[in-house]
Amino acid sequence: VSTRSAASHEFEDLNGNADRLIDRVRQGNRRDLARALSYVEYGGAMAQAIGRAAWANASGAHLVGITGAPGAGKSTLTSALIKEERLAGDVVTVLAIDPSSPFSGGAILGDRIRMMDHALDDGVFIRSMAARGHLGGLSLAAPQALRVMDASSPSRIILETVGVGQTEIEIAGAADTVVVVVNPGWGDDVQANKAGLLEIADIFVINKADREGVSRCKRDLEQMLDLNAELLDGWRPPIICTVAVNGEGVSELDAVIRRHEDHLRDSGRLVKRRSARVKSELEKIIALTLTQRALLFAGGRDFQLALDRVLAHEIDLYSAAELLVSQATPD
Ligand SMILES: Nc1nc2c(ncn2[C@@H]2O[C@H](COP(=O)(O)OP(=O)(O)OP(=O)(O)O)[C@@H](O)[C@H]2O)c(=O)[nH]1
Ligand SMILES: [Mg+2]
Repeated sequence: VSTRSAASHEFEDLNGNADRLIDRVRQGNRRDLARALSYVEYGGAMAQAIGRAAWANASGAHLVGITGAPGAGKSTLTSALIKEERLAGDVVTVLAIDPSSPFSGGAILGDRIRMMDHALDDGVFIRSMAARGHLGGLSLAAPQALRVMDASSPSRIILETVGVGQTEIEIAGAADTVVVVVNPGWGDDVQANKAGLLEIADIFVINKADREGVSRCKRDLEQMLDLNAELLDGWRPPIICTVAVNGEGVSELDAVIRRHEDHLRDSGRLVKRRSARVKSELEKIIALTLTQRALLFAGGRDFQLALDRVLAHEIDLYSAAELLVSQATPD
């Protein structure tokens, strides 16, 4: 009995601490926002407690995902967008997902430098995240981090991910407004198509429009949209040309993002999109929870026993899984 009450006391303490932390985040304390995000990145019980407190204090800020090939200019564009939004008096929060590749060190450093313009601005919060320790990886850590940011009531949250790899594309694709960044030049449009970026785009940006091949790139994108017209759900993704390094076209992009936001709200699609996002995350969490439980049941002994039986061809994999899950979740 005494261990149980000690454990529940510890649990209450954790929740109390998380509540207090999120309360300070809500009041706009940036250091506490940074701390809360570190907990989330690290994972574990405190991350969960913080996620719970953040969800209870959701502000529903508009989430803009910016994705595209490495080096397409996503960070430069984000920085230029922030400038635009700050002029409008908006408070902006940015989550940049660091690719897990060990070769990305230079890119991460580059991001930090490119967004340095806003380092001293109180209305801008920028965080990059790797989520190495988080159980369930990036696909569960990113939404948890976004919830914490959301609790700070920004006018907008920008999420930058590199458009390579299933997980990164999925994360960006779940945003309210998805901006896909391509560059002029032969074959870029085909790349966007191949990588599955076409299906998730609400807005296309042809960045580096100071280079050759812009009209060709635009024509190819239009053609792809024509071919996939049946996928469009009352919104044909506009194509915006930008030169992120000097801000050209960025106010137009900002206006189109706002137009898409209005479109989502007016058509009821915002609620649908967000529900789908929560549903898919909940399914992932259930899968992870069940997996953990089945693997760890009886200290992992049952899993080893079942595995041995599978390897001896006594039972098949599905039966073993069914057995382990039902043992671990008694009704
Ligand atoms: N010429 C030209 N260069 C640009 C433009 N926008 C960005 N760049 C340059 O392109 C390079 C990559 O820009 P980033 O903003 O780091 O691109 P990114 O997509 O964030 O890159 P990763 O995060 O590494 O995938 C930098 O050297 C930028 O200065 C543009 O409009 N025109
Ligand atoms: Mg970047």
